[in-house]
Amino acid sequence: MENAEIARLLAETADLMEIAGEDPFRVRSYRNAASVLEGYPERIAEIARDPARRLTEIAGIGKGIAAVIEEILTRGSFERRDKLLEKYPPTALEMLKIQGLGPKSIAAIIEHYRCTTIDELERLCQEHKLRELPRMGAKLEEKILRSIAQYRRSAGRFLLSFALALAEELTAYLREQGDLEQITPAGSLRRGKETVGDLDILVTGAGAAAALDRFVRHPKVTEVLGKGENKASVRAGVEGIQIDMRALPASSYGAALQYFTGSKEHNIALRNRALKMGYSLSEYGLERLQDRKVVASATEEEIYERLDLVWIPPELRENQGEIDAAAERRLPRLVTLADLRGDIHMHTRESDGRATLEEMAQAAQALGYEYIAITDHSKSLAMANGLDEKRAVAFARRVREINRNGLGVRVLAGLECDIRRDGSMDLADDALAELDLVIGSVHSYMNLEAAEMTDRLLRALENPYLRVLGHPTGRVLLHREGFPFDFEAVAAEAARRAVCLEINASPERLDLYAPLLRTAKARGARFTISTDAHHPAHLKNIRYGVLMARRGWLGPGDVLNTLPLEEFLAALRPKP
Ligand code: DGT
Ligand code: CA
Ligand code: CA
Ligand code: ZN
Repeated sequence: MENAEIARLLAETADLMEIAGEDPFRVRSYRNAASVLEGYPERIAEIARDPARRLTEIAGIGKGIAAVIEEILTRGSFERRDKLLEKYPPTALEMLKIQGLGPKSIAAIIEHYRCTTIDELERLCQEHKLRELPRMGAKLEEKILRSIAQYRRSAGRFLLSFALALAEELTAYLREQGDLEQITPAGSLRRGKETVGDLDILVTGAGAAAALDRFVRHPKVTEVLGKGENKASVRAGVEGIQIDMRALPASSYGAALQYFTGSKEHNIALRNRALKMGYSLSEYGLERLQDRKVVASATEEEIYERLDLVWIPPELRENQGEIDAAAERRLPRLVTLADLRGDIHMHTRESDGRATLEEMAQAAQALGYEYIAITDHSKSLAMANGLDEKRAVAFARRVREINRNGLGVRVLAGLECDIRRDGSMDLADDALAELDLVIGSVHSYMNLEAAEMTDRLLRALENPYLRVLGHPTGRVLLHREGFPFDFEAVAAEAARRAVCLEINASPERLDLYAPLLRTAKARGARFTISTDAHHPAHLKNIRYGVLMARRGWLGPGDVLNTLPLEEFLAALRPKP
């Protein structure tokens, strides 16, 4: 087990202890231990294994915590945590982030209403149930509702699409100044993470120092948090996102880019590798320990090469095996935007899209696609004016006629068919049989028990016309967790039945993310990357889907819509 994981368990337990009203000093000892472990240069598991050493030799780790760590290392948890989790589910921890709600109130709400999620808490406030508890009233309910809205808006995180747009705006603004070489967003943004906490921007060139002055005067900046010779931090926009900018000499640009790209976990692992090879690695460079000579700093490539690694794409830098793979020269060739030949999930005015089929086709052609699939909603989604059998078949006929006129891009007649509560398809099989491509998606009854949801999805996979499982987890970023179900079982069954899993590129979704992608791939699953566009402009969101796929270590061979049309159709699950 890695130090970070042990630290996470300790920190989480400290939060739970606080809700349970335990001794504040004891709570603090857990928190301190967590932060000590997080930054500790050696692996705690190694120290524990070494009979000649003791965990208590680490400053900040006393006897009690040492015993807890031993227990974590042997069985992945410890008694106090288990006991607390029986009483307070892990989602309760999220409630601590709601302003105006202290640990005592949370404990009371959980005990009285068995309320365990923020969504449920919101409902309690809306239904005026909170005021029935002692010392709580209408005012508090209103306040919590506001805090929840705020929490959801920010949660300290921002959508990748928002951060990327802001970074591009800033880059263009700084470029106007002229005497800069590199302007590069680093951090989680460069790694393509689906949400980012803050922006980390690096600049080099003669005007780098002056660029800091220009940066803090940007019209969107609302607060300057700090400004020195080489670094400035600001808050920007109504959203209040933090932006850190660093001015660097070109000579250490590579080292800084490597360091500030992270992830922290990747950096720690890389630094340990460097130490073993006789180097120290920092944001200033890779330095040989024996003579303090800097041997690499200008580019990332040199640094990785000196450490006997091939350069690692930023999307993989999460300390999930990428360093070993780079050492053994077995990093996968990752899928790129240029590999994609079609976008096979999009909506038109036929249901809830905002453009016509022709407009969508034209936009797709401008992006260089060979084919697209129009996949409007089915009748269950009445609000979206979903298609019934008759309309779906008529629509397919119309698509085939239009294709004959030549739109410059081949249009497939598809459907995003609702998966009903019992796992059956919203439209009858004989209508589905008329279509080129059926995506099945869950849009309702998302709060089922995990077992029921799993059965529902497994049953949906049995439908012989289903080709793609749309936005398979239902997560909406910063708003709704994915619904609980046995993902591994569903991925394995999808693989067995040759149904693709969709990587939904809509920036609010990105619901199939790295660990799930890797699990699914290991189970033999294949994927599609699609935008779920409701407007021609949304087709460009495909880049976010590509980033997700790359973070999931996927190559072009894992993604069906990299294939030319004929091969794509042939590779789809055969029609019965
Ligand atoms: P975010 O902003 O929460 O989405 O995630 P990051 O990865 O952008 O994290 P951030 O902004 O706190 O720091 C940027 C990078 O700087 C991070 O990815 C790695 C590096 N870094 C920050 N703190 C540490 C640290 O304590 N140790 C190491 N090794 N690297 C760090
Ligand atoms: Ca960051
Ligand atoms: Ca930062
Ligand atoms: Zn959908």
